[in-house]
Amino acid sequence: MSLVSSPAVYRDRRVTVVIPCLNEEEGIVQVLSRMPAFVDEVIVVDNNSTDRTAEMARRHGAHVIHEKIRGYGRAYKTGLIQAQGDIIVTLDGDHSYPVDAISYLLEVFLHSRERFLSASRFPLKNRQAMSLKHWIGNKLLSVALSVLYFRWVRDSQSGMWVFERQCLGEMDLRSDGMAFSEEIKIEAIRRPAIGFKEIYVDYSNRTGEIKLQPWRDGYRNLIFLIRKRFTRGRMPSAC
Ligand SMILES: Nc1nc2c(ncn2[C@@H]2O[C@H](COP(=O)(O)OP(=O)(O)OP(=O)(O)O)[C@@H](O)[C@H]2O)c(=O)[nH]1
Ligand SMILES: [Mg+2]
Repeated sequence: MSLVSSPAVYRDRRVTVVIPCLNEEEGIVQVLSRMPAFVDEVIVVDNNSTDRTAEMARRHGAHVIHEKIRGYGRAYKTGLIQAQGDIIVTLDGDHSYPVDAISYLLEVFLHSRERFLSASRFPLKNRQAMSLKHWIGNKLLSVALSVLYFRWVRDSQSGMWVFERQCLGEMDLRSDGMAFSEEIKIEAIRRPAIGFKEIYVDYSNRTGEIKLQPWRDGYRNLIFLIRKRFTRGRMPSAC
C-alpha cells in the first residue's frame, strides 16, 4: 500500500471547484460542507471580506486565495489560473446553486461534445429564489446576448459552469466585474472548438447579502455585451 495519497478523481479526471466570495461566511460553510468527495481541489477567492469568509473556507478544506482588487470577474481570473484540475466547476459562495448537482452536471458534461456547460436556472421552479427585478434584468440581458451572438441562451447570468481547464487558454477573458459571467459564455459560444451547452438546475434563495447591484450591473452588463460584440480584441478589463 502506498503512503502517498492519490488525488480525488471523477472518472479519471481531477475536478477543481472555484468559488468567488465576498462576505459569504454563512453560505460558504453550507457550500463546502456539501462538497462531494470526488472534488480534488476547492479554491475560494476572497476580496478582503470583512467577515470570517476566509477563515471559515479554510476550516472547511478550501484553498483560499486573496485578491486585493474588487470584482467578481477579477476574483474569477485570479482563481481560475491557479486551478489544477482537468475539469473546472464554478458556483457562488451563497449556497444558491445546488452543490449536489455537481455529479449530475459532470456526467452530462462527460457525455457531451461541448467543452463548456452552463447551468441554467430557468424555468425558475422556486419563484422566491430570484426577485422580479433580477428576473426581468436577466431575461433582457439573455435576449440581448442571444440576438447579438445568434445563439439562444436562457440564462446569460448563471454563475455555475463546468468546463475543461484547457479552454481557458483559448479564451480572451477581460471583464473584472459581473459581466465576466456573460463574457465566459460568449467566449465558449464564439469558438467552435469549445462549444456551449445549457443544462437546467434548481436554484434556491441565497444565504447572506446580495452583492449584485441590479441597475448598475444590469446597465454595465448590457454595455459590455454590445462593446464585446463590436470591438473584437479591444475590450478594456474594468467592465
Ligand atoms: N471575490 C469576490 N467575490 C464576489 C465579488 N462580488 C460578488 N462576489 C461573489 O460572487 C458570487 C455571486 O455574487 P452574488 O451577489 O451572489 O450575485 P448573483 O448570484 O448574481 O445574485 P443573487 O442571485 O442575488 O445571488 C457570490 O459568491 C459573491 O460572494 C467580488 O467583488 N469579489
Ligand atoms: Mg449568487
